[in-house]
Amino acid sequence: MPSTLLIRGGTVVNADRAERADVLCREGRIVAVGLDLGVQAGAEVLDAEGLYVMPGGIDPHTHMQLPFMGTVTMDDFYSGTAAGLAGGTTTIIDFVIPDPQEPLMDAYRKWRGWAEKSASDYSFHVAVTWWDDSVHRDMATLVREEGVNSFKHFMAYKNAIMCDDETLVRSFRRALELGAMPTVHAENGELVFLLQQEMKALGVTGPEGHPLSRPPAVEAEAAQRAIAIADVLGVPIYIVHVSCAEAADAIARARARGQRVFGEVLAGHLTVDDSAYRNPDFATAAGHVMSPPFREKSHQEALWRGLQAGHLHTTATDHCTFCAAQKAAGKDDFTRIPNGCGGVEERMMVIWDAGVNSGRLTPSEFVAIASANAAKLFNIYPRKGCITAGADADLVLWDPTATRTLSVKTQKSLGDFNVFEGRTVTGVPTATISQGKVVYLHGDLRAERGAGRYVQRPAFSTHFDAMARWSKLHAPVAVTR
Ligand code: URQ
Ligand code: ZN
Ligand code: ZN
Repeated sequence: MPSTLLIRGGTVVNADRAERADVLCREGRIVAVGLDLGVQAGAEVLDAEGLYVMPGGIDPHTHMQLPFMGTVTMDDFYSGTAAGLAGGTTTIIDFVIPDPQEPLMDAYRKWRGWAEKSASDYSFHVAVTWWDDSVHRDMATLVREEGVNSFKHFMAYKNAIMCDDETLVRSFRRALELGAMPTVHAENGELVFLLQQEMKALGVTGPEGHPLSRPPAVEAEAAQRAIAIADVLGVPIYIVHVSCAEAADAIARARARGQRVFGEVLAGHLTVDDSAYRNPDFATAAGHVMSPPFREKSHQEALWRGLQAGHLHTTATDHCTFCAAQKAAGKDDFTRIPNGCGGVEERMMVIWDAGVNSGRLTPSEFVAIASANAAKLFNIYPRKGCITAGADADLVLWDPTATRTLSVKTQKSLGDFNVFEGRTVTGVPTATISQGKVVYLHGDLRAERGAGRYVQRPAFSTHFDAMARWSKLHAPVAVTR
């Protein structure tokens, strides 16, 4: 396989600009970007005439091979990353989710073993699902020795992996000390639990009970609580899968006050609404059960405007695939339907089609939300998320005129459901390059098991130290009557 690749004649699109340029890659890195770079002997040449050449997509929220709700997702780290490559995504940030009382380092090592089979580069957020001195200690080890710079907190999933406020406060403060970003799944798990019991007491056992037990207010409360805790502690906060206008507004208000709050939006929440939950076909309704749930359509406008306004920063999928047989565990009790949907392959196409073709986003703004912003927020920019000399040769060639109809029949994911079923998009990847190798070309997927590398993400320590000093200087002044 030649280690030199020339991508010729395309329009290179980065988050800050677009320009006609060739891209020369050697030994897995980009070595030059410019006009008429010339073909070197033995180089592989990709013709990008009429195509956009963009940084490979970064999906900052996936769950490959996740043990959850009594089962394990259909996609493992190979099939899931291979599906991502077929859709132009070249890096995923997945999650290590320790069981309560499970040492963080044990869980981390377990997930690192599972991820060895990945076909693309990958990294991990580590979830803090419980607290004692060992968690305090392991967080430091993960930051200082393993290149973890983000810690996840589930405010939902009571009696499982939910964090109480004490854990949130202790862990957020520890993240600040270490220069790491706390992130949250923002739903009030106590309210969800109560509403679930009330639904079942009313005899609502089908999938329609899922969104009824997780209304937007339940997400907004948790988002506001996480934002307030972060504000008092002076630590940045990243809110995953923001799904509703109320949570997006909470982020916008905090940012308007100068607080460092960042938001993530899923391709699904931007384009799929809650009507599926009322479908009499159980498999269809249950296939859409994820948390937060798909919302009433009007919320999508608020999410798109959040991306356009810069209050929301990244797009992801929360790829967490369960098949119909697994979802059937909740046939008679919706609270037992494994939560999760797919999307890692479709994300960039769905967002390009609904975002760029509609005029909401420019191609550069698309690159920002599909790749560059995630790289910046998790401190791997410009190694990832940018086409520039020295960066990893992770790229996608994008044909803005080609169309594709998304379907479970053609998806690479091992799931048996597709929330984007039947959607015809305009704007699709024609080639994906990972570490300088062409791994996807015109429908031919050449994902290599185990080719992916674990990506270390350095702490933000210098940056956060300054911020910690700032927050002490500007601590709320005690009001003396
Ligand atoms: O909550 C998450 O992010 C994981 C457990 C995936 N499932 C989901 O419904 N979002
Ligand atoms: Zn979540
Ligand atoms: Zn998730």
